[in-house]
Amino acid sequence: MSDPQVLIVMGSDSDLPVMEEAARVLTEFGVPHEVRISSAHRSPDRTAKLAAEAAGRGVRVVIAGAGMAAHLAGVVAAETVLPVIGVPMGGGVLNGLDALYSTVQMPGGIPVATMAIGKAGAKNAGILAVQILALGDERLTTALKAYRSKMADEVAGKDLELQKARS
Ligand code: RP5
Repeated sequence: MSDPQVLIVMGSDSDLPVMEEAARVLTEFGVPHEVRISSAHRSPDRTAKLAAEAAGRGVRVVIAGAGMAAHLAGVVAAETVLPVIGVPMGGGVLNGLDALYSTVQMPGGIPVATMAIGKAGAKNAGILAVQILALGDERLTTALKAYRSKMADEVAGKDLELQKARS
């Protein structure tokens, strides 16, 4: 694949099954991306460098997923002016509420666009990254419209099946 336009970073390999959802969307839309593991807490210097160097490598959007005291997205956002999308991991004793609060409650000045907890959030992070890139890419705008249209068709198809089953 060519140079990554989106950097997906997660705090641990245990986040990978969730963050794969974001990568899957980017692959579907043909957006070159890179998937990395780097922790805000366990490898802070490495994380800061990864974020600080991203724009210079051609990255346009960063997706950061982490669980528990999930500072990753905020730390990444502090090191770059690229848009950062945060994905809080579910699970754990607090069922992801800890990660949600840690990711969404950024102090004024350093925004993180925070998604829903878990796989739905990771999927939406991928779609939102595509939407941001689509601002300067007509091919992606067309693909996003087709994606929405397919979803609507699927809902209509499911409703038709339901009506048939109940008649
Ligand atoms: C966070 O701590 C990671 O993002 C992960 O969600 C959580 C637990 O990490 P592991 O103990 O599974 O490596 O930094």
